[in-house]
Amino acid sequence: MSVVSYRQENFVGIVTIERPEALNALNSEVLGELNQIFANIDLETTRVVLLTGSGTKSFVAGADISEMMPLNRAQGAKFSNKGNEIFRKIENFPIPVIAVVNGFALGGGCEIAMSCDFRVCSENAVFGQPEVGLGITPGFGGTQRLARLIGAGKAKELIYTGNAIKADEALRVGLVNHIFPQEQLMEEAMKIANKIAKNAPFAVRASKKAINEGLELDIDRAIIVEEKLFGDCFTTEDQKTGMNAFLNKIKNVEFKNK
Ligand code: CO8
Repeated sequence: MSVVSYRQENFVGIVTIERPEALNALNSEVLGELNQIFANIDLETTRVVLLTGSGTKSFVAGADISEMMPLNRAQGAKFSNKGNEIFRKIENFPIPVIAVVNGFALGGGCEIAMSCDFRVCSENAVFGQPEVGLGITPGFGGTQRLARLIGAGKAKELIYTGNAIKADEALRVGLVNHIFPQEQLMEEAMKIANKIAKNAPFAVRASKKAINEGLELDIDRAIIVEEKLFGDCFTTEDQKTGMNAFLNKIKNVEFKNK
């Protein structure tokens, strides 16, 4: 039985974590299948990925506590490494990955959502890093990405207290970009994905690379990363198509990913 599914609608790939009996908690099997699925996404035909959980209650309720319970130090670090490897792959995936958070995003659930480019959520979504209440730290990048996303002070309070926050607070602190009613969540996420997919794929990918790489650098070096990627766009057919369409007032231009 597979625990992660993949389907494609036009240019949009939809990855769904499917362990409803454990509120889609991340065990080794889920991490392995996620790795496999992302490795197999066809970047010629796919322009955006949506990552979500099955059902209407939980996105991902964390790493699997029953799997972690008996681990020793080396096994704990290994499990953390397995998650970090796939989360980094998602973060640096060449095309945008949007987390569609349809309920609980706790612990590893909040962490996998934060490894995506941005997050949209349902009204019943709940975010938090409750790990210290279980005797562990966040181990899939939570201490790093939460602080970078919402600031060190707010991240420290959430991690030290283990407090969970609801969708409206997540929006206020910038952890999510939009809140939608649960029944419209996927449709609204798909609208955003389709809007991205209409744009020149090379330019979208280069923008992601520039933002991700630039954030790790000082502004002088970061600007050089942008200059290089900006220049690269001029090697594409889509740059000529896009500018020609503007100059000749052509509407609904279709980019070829060339
Ligand atoms: N792991 C395993 N099983 C889980 C998890 C989980 N994280 N979350 C829920 N489940 C299971 C429950 O055990 C239960 O199973 P069963 O029916 O067999 O008893 C089923 O899912 C339904 O859950 P509940 O009955 O608890 O549902 P409620 O609606 O009462 O509560 C909650 C929902 C509030 C989400 C509750 O399930 C909960 O608190 N879950 C745990 C949340 C949590 O603490 N997450 C963080 C886990 S630690 C983590 O993610 C660390 C990441 C870094 C790892 C680094 C590797 C070393």
